[in-house]
Amino acid sequence: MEDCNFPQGSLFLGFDSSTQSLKATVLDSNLNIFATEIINFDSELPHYKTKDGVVRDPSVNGRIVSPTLMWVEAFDLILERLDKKVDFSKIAAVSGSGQQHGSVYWKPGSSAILSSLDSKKPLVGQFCDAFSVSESPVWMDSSTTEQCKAIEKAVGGAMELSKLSGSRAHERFTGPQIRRIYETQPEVYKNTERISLVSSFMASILIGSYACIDQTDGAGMNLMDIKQRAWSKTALEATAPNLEQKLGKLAPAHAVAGLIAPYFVERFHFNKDCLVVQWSGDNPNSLAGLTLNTPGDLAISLGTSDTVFGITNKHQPRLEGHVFPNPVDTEGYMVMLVYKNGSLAREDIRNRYASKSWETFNNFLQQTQPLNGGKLGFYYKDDEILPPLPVGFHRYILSNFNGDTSNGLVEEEVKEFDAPSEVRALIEGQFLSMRAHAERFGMPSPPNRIIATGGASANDSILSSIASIFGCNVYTVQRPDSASLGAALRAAHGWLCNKKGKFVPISDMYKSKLDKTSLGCKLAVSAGDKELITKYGFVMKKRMEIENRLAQKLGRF
Ligand code: ADP
Ligand code: XUL
Repeated sequence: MEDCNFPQGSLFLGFDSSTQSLKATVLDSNLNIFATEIINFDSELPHYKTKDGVVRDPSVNGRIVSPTLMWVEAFDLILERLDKKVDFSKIAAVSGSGQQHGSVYWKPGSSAILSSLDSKKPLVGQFCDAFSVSESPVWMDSSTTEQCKAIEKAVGGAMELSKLSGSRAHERFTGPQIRRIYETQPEVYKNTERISLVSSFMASILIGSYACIDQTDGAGMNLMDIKQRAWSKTALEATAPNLEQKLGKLAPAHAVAGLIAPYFVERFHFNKDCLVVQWSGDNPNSLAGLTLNTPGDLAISLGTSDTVFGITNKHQPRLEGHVFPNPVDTEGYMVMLVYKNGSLAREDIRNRYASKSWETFNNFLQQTQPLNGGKLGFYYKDDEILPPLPVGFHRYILSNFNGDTSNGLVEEEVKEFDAPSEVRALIEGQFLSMRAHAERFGMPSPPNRIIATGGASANDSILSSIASIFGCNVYTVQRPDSASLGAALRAAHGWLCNKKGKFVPISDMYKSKLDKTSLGCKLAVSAGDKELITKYGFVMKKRMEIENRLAQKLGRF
């Protein structure tokens, strides 16, 4: 194992430029949290008139943007605030996280603005004339349905694009956003020298020149060849002309983007040798912040929506979910599944059947048997992403289920179960779906371990069901903000790789440092018994058959 010591007193800074706020986490040389800061866009920068960090265009269906300058001004503000808490001269490296998919359009000549910033003035006023598009399309934008269809058609279909780029075309992805600007404002597209992602945009300001797009966030554009980690000529041509030169080069997420620009040395007294490590997307940074590092590691985030992501050596292209290059290694992949019906669906069933109480909900889970006597439920309180099904509840009982096989099982549709069975059907359904889709994407079964996070990870009964269904240990971590924390950890990792002159496995850094801090994860529940896991496998297979049928009958795509 590599020696992973950092100079005494050194600090590592990570930002997260998210939809609603700009956050920062500072770590000390033992990787303990030293300081945090947050700027909320709506309340602290009200002159941009955003709601939840974005502007919804009433005149164009689905167009959702954020003023690019707002992100610059937030940078001014957060640095001024951090200056009161942190001695910037001690920061050895800085990195960051950006909401995935959002794009920034630079006018010709903006590289000169970046390289000649006046340290006597705030940043914001110096970027007033830097952008050819003043409002950046963000991940919530869904105005690009036509562009998605056209791009998929041009590359030979949705599955071909998924094989090539790791995802089929999605409205929020950057390639379709770029194509829409090219189609609707060709002059603006022509008058764009460079296109950045939110992540590489913020890195560009820090290094005082255009930063590369990192390979992981680059995979959220429908433009990159996922296996080669290089721009795909086919996808570029399907999107817009002369695009490669506007995108610049790709770089690995652990690479150094550059030294911090003189502006920050003069204005905030950063050390001139402070490294800026490539910024990446928020989900890849969360993967780092949750300390996933080995193939087979899986994280389940149980927040408003549920997100599942993991590391795998091989991946199988699918139409649902996403594959990105592994953000903390030079090899392998990060797979990601996003469910809209997470905590809000759990709350809904709790309110309908468990007297609005988590305690009753948990008692119901404890008093019902695993496998629920063959009762299966699909609960979509909102239109679901995975599978793409509309609002609706569907319930079935497997009449001849004895847990020994998935063959020949017959299901009968029913209107409702008894209240305890409703609760178990919801929980088993949510996690069987996650297990099935994660396996379909190439995640090993059982996973190496699961790290659970987000609001519902406080619920031990839910964690026990996860351990029984997936068949592995479940750990929990306490995290104020896993994306900016992940960025600070990646800053430290990038610094280490740079110092050693080679790639150092991030697991070495975690092992030597993190287990001693409060950031290490804690075992919550041990793996369930093997026989039960096999039986869950049979139910899962049957469930997927029913899910596929529902998707064919009612699916939104
Ligand atoms: P987000 O960051 O996505 O806004 P959080 O990760 O804070 O959300 O999770 C909030 C959710 O956590 C709430 O909607 C609530 O349903 C859920 N939650 C909180 N406590 C429990 C509990 N004991 N059992 C199950 N769910 C819980
Ligand atoms: C991921 C996605 C969101 C944004 C949120 O594909 O669109 O999770 O990254 O910032």
